[in-house]
Amino acid sequence: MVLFIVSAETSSCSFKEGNATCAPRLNDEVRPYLLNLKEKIKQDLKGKVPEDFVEKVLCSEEVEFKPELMVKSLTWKEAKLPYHQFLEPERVERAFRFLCRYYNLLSEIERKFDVDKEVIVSILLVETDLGRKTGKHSVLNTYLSLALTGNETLFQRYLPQNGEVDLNNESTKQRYQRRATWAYGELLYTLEYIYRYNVPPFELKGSIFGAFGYPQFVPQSVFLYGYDWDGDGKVNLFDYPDALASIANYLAKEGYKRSLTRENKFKVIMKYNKSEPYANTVLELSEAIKGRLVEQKEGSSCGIEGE
Ligand SMILES: [Ca+2]
Repeated sequence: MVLFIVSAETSSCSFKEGNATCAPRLNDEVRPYLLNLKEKIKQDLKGKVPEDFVEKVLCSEEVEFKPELMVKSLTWKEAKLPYHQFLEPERVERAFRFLCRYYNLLSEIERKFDVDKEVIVSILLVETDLGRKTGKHSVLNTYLSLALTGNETLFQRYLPQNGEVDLNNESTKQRYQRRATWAYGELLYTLEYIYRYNVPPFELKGSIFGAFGYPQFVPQSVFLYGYDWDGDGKVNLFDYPDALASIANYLAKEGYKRSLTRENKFKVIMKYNKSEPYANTVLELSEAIKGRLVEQKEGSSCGIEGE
């Protein structure tokens, strides 16, 4: 990745509080909320991320505010996603071929973490189609937008009038507050991640709700479960060795073992993604891959020429 250099030669960012050139793409109504949030972030990241880095990033002209994200996150229906598509023969075959291509790496990871390689590959397939679809939304702008809309006064201005989100409803309101608190925490982890690993702040792209890399981790998960398999000093979730080991490490830390019953494996996978159809799909897919492997007579080459 390209180094992000904190330079004094900045045209878009002013260090002077309240100056309209901070985050020039924001409208004047939103900017004061950003300026307040920015100061809170500097305090909360003290000792982890330098203030001038936070200032530079959050005043960038690439800062965007997407108020619709909070509404979407409160009305999202995970269970309605078409999970059955992942069990189609074409996908099973591709997952199997992927397993064959990375058979040695996956076998080592399986031994180290005691996590079935077929489950690791299944998660990779369901999450990002084996690393092909990792999302195109700026992770930073996603969490920044969600954190900004955590201010109820600002959020009220962007609430749709169709009653889709009713903050007078106590349970909706609690969900909204939990979501805002969570997003603020993830925003801090995002800033810490891009600072620690010299990632160009706005080039880190992910899903609509900020999960990124081949395994679709939220930033906090990178710190909790990320694994530097290739030993280059960095957890790179856009690289198979680290990505596959990080999935295995996640499951292992949540209690996965190859000897668990199917029911208990299911429970651990639910901790990766809290959705029953998701966990079911991952297990069914892993069983299909395993069946395919047995058919092929298990071996390091999986019997496929050139792979
Ligand atoms: Ca690495």
